[in-house]
Amino acid sequence: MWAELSTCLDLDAGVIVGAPVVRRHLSDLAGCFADRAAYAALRAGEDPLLYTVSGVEAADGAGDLHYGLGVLFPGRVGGEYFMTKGHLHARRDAAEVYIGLRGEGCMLLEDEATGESRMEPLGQGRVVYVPGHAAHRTINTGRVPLVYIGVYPADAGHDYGAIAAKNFRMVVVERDGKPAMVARDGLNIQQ
Ligand code: S6P
Ligand code: ZN
Repeated sequence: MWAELSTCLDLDAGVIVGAPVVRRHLSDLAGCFADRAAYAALRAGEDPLLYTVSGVEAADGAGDLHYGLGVLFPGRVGGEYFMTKGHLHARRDAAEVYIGLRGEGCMLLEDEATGESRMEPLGQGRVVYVPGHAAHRTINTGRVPLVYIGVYPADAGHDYGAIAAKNFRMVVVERDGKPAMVARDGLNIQQ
């Protein structure tokens, strides 16, 4: 007997109707942003909500899929745009597809073995394929909430620790009014 097979997106509310919602605030992203002073200054305020994820994890068999609706709010910490924590999948070879529904943004991808990094556009009408073994982080480079869906194998799992320990090698910052991917090491700030 199949479980419920369809759901309804409420894009204005930013949820999948009836699905549980995870909320991530600035305090949940300690150590993620390069500019520590800018992070501390913003943390001294009200601990803003950075993003929410509404997830459907109904089927858990081999070959099943999970999916989630993400809403990432606009803003910056120093020059760096608001972003998700970022993770590798616990099952490293599990890939994922991201589908942009609203707003403007990108995904930062980093191959775990080689460090190869890519900034791929993710906004309304864009789709990003996240290969296995790639750490991935979503970034809002616009002025309105970035709304997207991620679809991934049910057994992918999330490994936040591996990427948190060394962080992504690249950061996405605003340069001349546009998003640019630059090396974290090359930033001229106290990290
Ligand atoms: C899950 C998928 C997304 C993220 C979401 C939040 O594999 O990649 O649903 O969970 O974008 O990001 P994070 O890094 O906090 O899980
Ligand atoms: Zn993922």
